[in-house]
Amino acid sequence: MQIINESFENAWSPSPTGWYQEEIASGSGGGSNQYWQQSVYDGNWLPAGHGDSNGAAAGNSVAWYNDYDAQAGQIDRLATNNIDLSATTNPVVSFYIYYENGGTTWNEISTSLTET
Ligand SMILES: [Ca+2]
Ligand SMILES: [Ca+2]
Repeated sequence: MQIINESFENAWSPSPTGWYQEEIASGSGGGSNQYWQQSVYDGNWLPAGHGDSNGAAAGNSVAWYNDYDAQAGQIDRLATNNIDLSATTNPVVSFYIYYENGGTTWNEISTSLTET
C-alpha cells in the first residue's frame, strides 16, 4: 500500500502542496542562506545546478538543495504534513538521490520520522 508518492512536478509556493520547509539551523561565513527548491530539467537544470545529465528519476522535476552556495552549518528540512500511518505495519520511506561528488567537505542528507 503506497501512502504518498511525491515527484515534485507541480509548482512550489514555496513548497510542494502538502509539504513545508523548516530552517533547523542557520549558517555563517561565505555563501548565502539556502533552502529547498524545485529544479526542472529540460536538457539543462533550472535553476542552474549540477544535476544528473540524464534528467530526473521520474518526470522532469526534483527537490534540490544548493549546498555549493550555502553558508556552512545550515540545516534545512523539507517535510511533509502529518501522515496517518496507523493502518500500516513497518512503513518504509524510500527516495532517489543524486549528489555530485565535488569539493572537500561533505553534507548529510537523511530522512526522519516524528511520531505525533
Ligand atoms: Ca520528479
Ligand atoms: Ca537555510
